[in-house]
Amino acid sequence: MEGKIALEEHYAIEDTLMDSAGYLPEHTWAELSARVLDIEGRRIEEMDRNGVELMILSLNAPAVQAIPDRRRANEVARKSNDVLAEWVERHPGRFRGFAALPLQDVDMACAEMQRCVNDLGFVGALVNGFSQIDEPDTAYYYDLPQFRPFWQVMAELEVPFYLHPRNPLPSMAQIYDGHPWLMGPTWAFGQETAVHALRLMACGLFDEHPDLQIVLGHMGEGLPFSIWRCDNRNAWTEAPPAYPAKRTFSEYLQENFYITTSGNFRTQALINAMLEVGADRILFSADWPFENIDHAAIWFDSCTISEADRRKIGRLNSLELFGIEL
Ligand code: GRE
Ligand code: ZN
Repeated sequence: MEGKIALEEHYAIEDTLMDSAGYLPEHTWAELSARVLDIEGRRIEEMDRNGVELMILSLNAPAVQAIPDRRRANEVARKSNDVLAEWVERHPGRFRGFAALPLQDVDMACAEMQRCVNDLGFVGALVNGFSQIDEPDTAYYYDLPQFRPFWQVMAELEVPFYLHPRNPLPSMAQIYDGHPWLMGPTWAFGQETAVHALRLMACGLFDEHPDLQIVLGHMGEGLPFSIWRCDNRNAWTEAPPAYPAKRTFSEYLQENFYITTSGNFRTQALINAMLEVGADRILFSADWPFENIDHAAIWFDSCTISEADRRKIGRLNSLELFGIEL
């Protein structure tokens, strides 16, 4: 399919490059670091070869979220957003931008988000899970009450928030002790991000902001498969959900979330997601440079869905969600 749009596609600046080290085997670092630093060379060639017209670019992970010092977090976010804005300006037909945000400080995050949308023309934010704030060994999730003013700004700006994975901190990852191979994209990323998304649903955020839209990668981080059980466990007890939110998890998943195909090129998983949230809420993505664009595109272009759904997922849903005109 020509004209695809992909939106979990990362770049790095020198300040954040080393955040991408250590996930993949050592011998791949030369290749990975070259991929993530490149913007208009190999990346655009890969896009052209695989029918990707536009990438919405975001900073690598965990980057800003892992900088406990709030002024430094703000500095790195602003710097990376400025760099990205220049690339988008140079290639308006090929790139758009997601803001990196210093959620270590809600006022700074709000100001940067407003700047990114109003001044730089970005189409949303991409944030790498919880933020470490002041002390390295801390994890603040965005359902916490202090983040409500930030969500108010997101709702006013009417742009989506991409909740991207990061690993749990060592002090919070006992379940993985002795099993480091389960960290990262194998399992820990998805577990961490799915729980974060469930926390956002359960806290009542979407009752306060019914139009707020969160994007999840990796075919929804396991949630489409599990959401029925989240709502219906022990149904014979007829116990109402014991959380502050007013509605079921499924309803929020269907009305406040979009799901991308990043890093999960599996038709069975796609069909499951389509059956839970509908083809209107699924968006093609690759997860470059951590996944290959050809692996994503060859699978997606031939997977067994209708051509109408392929057009929606590959392109039309993203044009509409992000208000993009090409
Ligand atoms: C990602 O951005 O999805 C990612 C990383 C690091 C390793 C693998 C991966 O940030 O998919
Ligand atoms: Zn990613």
